[in-house]
Amino acid sequence: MTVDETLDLLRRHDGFHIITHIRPDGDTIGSAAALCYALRRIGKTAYLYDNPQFGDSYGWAAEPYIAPAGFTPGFTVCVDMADVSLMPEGFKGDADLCIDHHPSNSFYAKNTLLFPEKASCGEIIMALVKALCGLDATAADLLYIAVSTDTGCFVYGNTTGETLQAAAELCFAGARNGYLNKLLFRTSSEARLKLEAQIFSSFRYYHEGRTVISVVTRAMLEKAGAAEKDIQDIAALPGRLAGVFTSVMIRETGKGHCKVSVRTNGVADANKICAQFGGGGHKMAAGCVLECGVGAAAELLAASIAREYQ
Ligand SMILES: [Mn+2]
Repeated sequence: MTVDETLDLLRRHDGFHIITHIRPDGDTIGSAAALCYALRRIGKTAYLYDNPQFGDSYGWAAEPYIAPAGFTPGFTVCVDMADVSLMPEGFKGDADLCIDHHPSNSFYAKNTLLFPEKASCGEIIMALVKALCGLDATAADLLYIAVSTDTGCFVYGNTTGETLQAAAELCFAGARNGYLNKLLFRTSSEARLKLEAQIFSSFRYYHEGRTVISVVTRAMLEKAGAAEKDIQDIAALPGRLAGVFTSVMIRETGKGHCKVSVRTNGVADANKICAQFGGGGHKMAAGCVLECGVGAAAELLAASIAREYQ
């Protein structure tokens, strides 16, 4: 669909139920809340599905828009959701419209507005909001949450001139970028910082320092008092070490059960490394699951990565 066809669809319907994906991030929440706000501003009834995982992060942004019990949806919109398998816990229903930026989108909805070259879904929603009611400070704040979180505060490789232009427009419209940057990117829970301290002291070095392997055990989580919300993006931590080509984060998810995340600078192929263990992903970031303890997992990964350097 085009933006104009999507606008037409939104203007013709009412009773909007907006769905965020499982393990909701800033993009899905900021996008959903901004769309909901804009639809309300043009006189529509619009609510967000009460995703049971809102509490983990950014939930405060969704709060004012959550549907009350007994709300009967007239039109369902999924935002930032590539596939039905990402529907939030407890949601039952079909998607009338999907607004997304994932190249992997499976076209599960009756209508799809897809811009796979966009860094965030927020930038697509921004175009809709501008056409529906114009940007104001409230919408700008919500869209800034979406755009900034999917780009790691404009740090990731997906950040383009267009992304920065969108962010600038949001700032001109009143987005509190300084306040939000501090809140979203420069503030951590005590449990998170205590866990990071343990992670940084758990590094194991291989291949003359080109490989670093880090572990997070259940005992470490307990010691730090860390919950699910405190362990987001931990896979990126070991790769911050200077001189590292390949970094691995091994998380103990149960007894004899590990979740592995591999990041590379492009010299070694993370997808190839993880494929050997039944996983996969991209050349610079991939994952797999191993049925063994963290120590054995580290040795298996180190041996597999060594072959990549040969
Ligand atoms: Mn996204």
